[in-house]
Amino acid sequence: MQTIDLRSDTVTWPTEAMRAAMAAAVVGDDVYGEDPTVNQLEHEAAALFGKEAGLFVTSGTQGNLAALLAHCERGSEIITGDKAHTFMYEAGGMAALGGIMPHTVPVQADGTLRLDDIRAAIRGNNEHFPRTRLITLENTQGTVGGQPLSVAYTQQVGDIARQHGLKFHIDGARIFNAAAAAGVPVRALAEPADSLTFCLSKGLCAPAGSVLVGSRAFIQEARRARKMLGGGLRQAGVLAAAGLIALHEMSQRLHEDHAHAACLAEGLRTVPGVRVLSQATNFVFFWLEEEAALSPAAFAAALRAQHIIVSPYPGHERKFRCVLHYWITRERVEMVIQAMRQVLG
Ligand code: TLP
Repeated sequence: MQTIDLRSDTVTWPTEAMRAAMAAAVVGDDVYGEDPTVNQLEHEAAALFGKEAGLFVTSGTQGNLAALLAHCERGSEIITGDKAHTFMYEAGGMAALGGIMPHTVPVQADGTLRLDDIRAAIRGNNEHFPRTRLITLENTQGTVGGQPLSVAYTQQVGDIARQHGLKFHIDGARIFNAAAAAGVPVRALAEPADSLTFCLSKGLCAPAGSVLVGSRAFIQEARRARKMLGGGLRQAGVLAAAGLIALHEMSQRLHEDHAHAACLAEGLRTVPGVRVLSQATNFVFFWLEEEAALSPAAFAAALRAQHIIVSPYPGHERKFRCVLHYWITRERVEMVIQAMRQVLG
């Protein structure tokens, strides 16, 4: 990769090993359930997460929506963070396609939802109210800085869900980052949840795809939802082959990205006009001060001239998010710090 693209870990390219595996993949028609590589990926993902079954989906958005459609009927309500990806960045799919109402509670700076807020959002049994069906968490929580949620916290939310007969879904787009940060296996973070979506195409470098895991009966329902959403792919083994490498190999190295994020944050603290807001897992958020030598647009343009891509966070002119990933080595982190010092110096 020539450029140093810090906008997201979604920009990652597939590795050489992935490209070779994709070329050699054994395939079949997955809508018939006959793609052996997709079947292997689904099977391995389910086992890794301690669930009965898995479903290969085109994206994190599709996985979350298929899960919500499988868990909830029209007119029901889900409890979700007010800064959750499902609520903010999935084009209102749950409402548009599922007739599902989001009941939001504030996401705290550490990525959690307060347990009391969750409890207070659960509707009583009253014919005037929508029916609460599900609680959803995001791990890591992106909008507040890639914050990892702990096993203990996830268990507490799971307990609330069980006590109230609710389903519990985790948007685990970056669950392997959360697991690496906590030093626990992903199954420990998934255990209290009925379902979880994780992405192969972010820090794990696969070109496309996510996996939804849960019980066999739930996945059967989600498979129907996936079909309805146009996500029934045919020889998808070419993508699943890259997904298997993501699962086996790329999931094991994310602590490197976290170390690079810490290194970037440390370097940015020495750059004039830059205020580091947070660093957690593979995310660094910083603020470009009013007194900085360049405007946000000029800053981004000056870096782009040096083949470094950063962009302000949507809706925040001076707030930038840098996401570290496989293609940003330690050496490249140093290049970024130097370039920022130079353009703002
Ligand atoms: N997030 C993208 C953008 O959409 C914001 C990014 O660059 O971070 N859950 C979470 C927590 C996510 O961050 C994302 C993607 C998704 C779900 C959706 O995944 P995709 O893009 O595969 O639909």
